[in-house]
Amino acid sequence: MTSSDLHIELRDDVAIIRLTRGAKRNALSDGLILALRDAFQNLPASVGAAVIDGEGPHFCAGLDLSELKERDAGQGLAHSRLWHAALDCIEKGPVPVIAALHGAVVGGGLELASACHIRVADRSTFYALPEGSRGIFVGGGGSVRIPRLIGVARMTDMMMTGRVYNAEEGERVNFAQYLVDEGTAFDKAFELAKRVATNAPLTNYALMHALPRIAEQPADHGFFTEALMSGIVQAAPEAKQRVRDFLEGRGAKVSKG
Ligand code: 1HE
Repeated sequence: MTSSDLHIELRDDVAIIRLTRGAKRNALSDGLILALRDAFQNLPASVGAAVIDGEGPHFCAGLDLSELKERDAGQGLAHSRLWHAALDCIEKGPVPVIAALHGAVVGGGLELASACHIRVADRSTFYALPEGSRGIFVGGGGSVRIPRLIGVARMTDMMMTGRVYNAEEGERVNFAQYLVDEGTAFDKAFELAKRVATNAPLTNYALMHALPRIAEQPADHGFFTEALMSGIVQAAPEAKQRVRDFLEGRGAKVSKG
């Protein structure tokens, strides 16, 4: 499924995936959700990281409410599962994904941002879950992913009271890992993506696929899964080369930021 509302560009080993439905505040129609799914399922093997951003004054206004027609319970369930499948292609896809946020990051837009691995927000960003006041519930994985970021109590408050977090508050409560000047979120996200793409692929794989699972396991299982993943990652020839580079004075030292 392709969509004129999604633009995909490759810059060296970074894929830039842009929502280009600015006139409708990048509201996520079914077509756009399917296009996102297809984009992440079909990234070329040369891509090492991706950036998602949105055209116009807002990152994303969430579900396209004009498509929220009368669905029966079964159709509603299937629609939610469609979002789950698409956003899973981002969270559990082939490469780390960095969201460049500005303006509204609301409803399904916040669910999309939450499926990414790193979020960079500029100072115009605001976060809300208007589902609460529209008489609906999150359906794009938000009830799983958003509490992982901010906790159940804050999400409950946002949905019950319509509370909106501004960019500074959003960084404080852990929506975004980076807060940058207005208009610079894409540049920062791209810079981070280029850096992330230089990591050993197995390290990125472990961070995307093992770490979130370990975090949800009982400690004893987590320690064991960690040991398995650690053994696999360090056995890769690339890991051995990187360690050798450091020991022989070629690898970068860690320095103060
Ligand atoms: C839309 C949508 C949309 C804008 N679906 N068309 N999401 C919401 O409840 C958020 C609804 N949107 C807003 O609160 C505001 O539009 C914004 C704060 C995001 C932006 O405000 P503003 O003043 O810049 O734009 P606007 O004038 O409100 O909207 C511009 C156009 O985009 C306008 O259409 P036009 O034909 O009159 O120009 C709007 O109707 C349209 N538009 N947002 C459809 N969301 C998997 S479940 C997820 C559940 C949810 O995400 S529920 C939350 C939905």
